[in-house]
Amino acid sequence: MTRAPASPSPGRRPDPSFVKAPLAAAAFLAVALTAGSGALAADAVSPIKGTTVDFSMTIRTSLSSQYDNTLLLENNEPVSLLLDFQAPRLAGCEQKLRWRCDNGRLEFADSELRNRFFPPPAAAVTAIEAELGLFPRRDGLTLPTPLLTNKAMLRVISPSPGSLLQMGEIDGCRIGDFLDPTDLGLRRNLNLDGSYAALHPDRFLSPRALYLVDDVSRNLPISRHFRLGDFALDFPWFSLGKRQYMALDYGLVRKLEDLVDEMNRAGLPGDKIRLLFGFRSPAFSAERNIREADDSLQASFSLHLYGKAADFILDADGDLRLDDLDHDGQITVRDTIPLIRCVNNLDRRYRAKGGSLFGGAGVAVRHEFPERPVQSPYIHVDTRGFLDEKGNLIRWPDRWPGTGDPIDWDRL
Ligand SMILES: [Ca+2]
Repeated sequence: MTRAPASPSPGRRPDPSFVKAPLAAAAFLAVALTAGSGALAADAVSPIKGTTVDFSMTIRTSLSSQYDNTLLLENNEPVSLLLDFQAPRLAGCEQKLRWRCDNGRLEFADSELRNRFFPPPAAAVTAIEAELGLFPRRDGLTLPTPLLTNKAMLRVISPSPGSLLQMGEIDGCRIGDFLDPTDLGLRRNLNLDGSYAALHPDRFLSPRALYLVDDVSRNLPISRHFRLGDFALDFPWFSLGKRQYMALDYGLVRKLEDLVDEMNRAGLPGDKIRLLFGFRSPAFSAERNIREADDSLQASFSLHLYGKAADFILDADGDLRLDDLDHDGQITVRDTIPLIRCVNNLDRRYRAKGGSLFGGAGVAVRHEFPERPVQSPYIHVDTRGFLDEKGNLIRWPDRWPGTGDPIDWDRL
């Protein structure tokens, strides 16, 4: 489909290229109609008598989580839709519009450029379609076969409410239990007082939305560089099964896209970002802790549980390892330094603008992810939105692994 202009176009003056000769176009189309070709190929720009017909249509929302023709909803609230189109004005034609959806419901069935979509109560991918037809009129009657038709489609990824997670399971998928950091008994038992979870409990609450990642939704692009499945615990080398549920804060996706831009500006191959870990379920983290005999309880409130953290590498050569970004011939944790600078720049900019996407960052020598064929140093970013007790961005570790030299995070 032709990409529609950035601003809504209904009511604006049509492009002169196709209003020049409406009669010629109508005559041409009438011939096509009698020849039995009811709908011309109007999905793109079609040549008509030496001019062109631009018939582009897009369904738009005001939500920033819309990318191209895919929309990721943060909850199950209704969402307003606007059909943005540029259609030829053909003399003697009537315009008819029909909306459809294969899940949930739409408020207006026909003829309105605006509509409201009510998502289904449980996680789904819904195809919403708006079909516009231009129907010829003759002798005061509208003929049944359109001269031109076109469709716009929006795929909506809507979540299940977090309340459907019961006893650690949702829809037959095991996720485990999210601990409540406001539970005083729990705080006492886990010795959480003074921890970030206790100081900022609003950032560590059970997710309000859980997305289903399956064969339908996995490959849907949700931003320029990421598909929904990139954030799931599901890799070619580590599959938890075809279906799973995950939390995802779209703010994290926006931050990673900002980071790609920042890396590109720094001369790094930002487009080659590869996520090692996005969402990690409480069940997965608990199982890991037991296996690794980690009793730190840190993982009980990792930002990964809430879809607000990502571990990533830059991997331009596709060897599944961080690239040798400092060009010393070795792949070490210090190859994360150019990435840390980008994260620092970005977090400082968010803070300067009063944004909420700033967060923690850390580096590690190995991802300890045995199912992955090779180990790699990596970098963690998140969108926690709070600072440490001294008012600094939270960064770790304090010293470089191996040499033990202190890391001056502000001056890297
Ligand atoms: Ca290196």
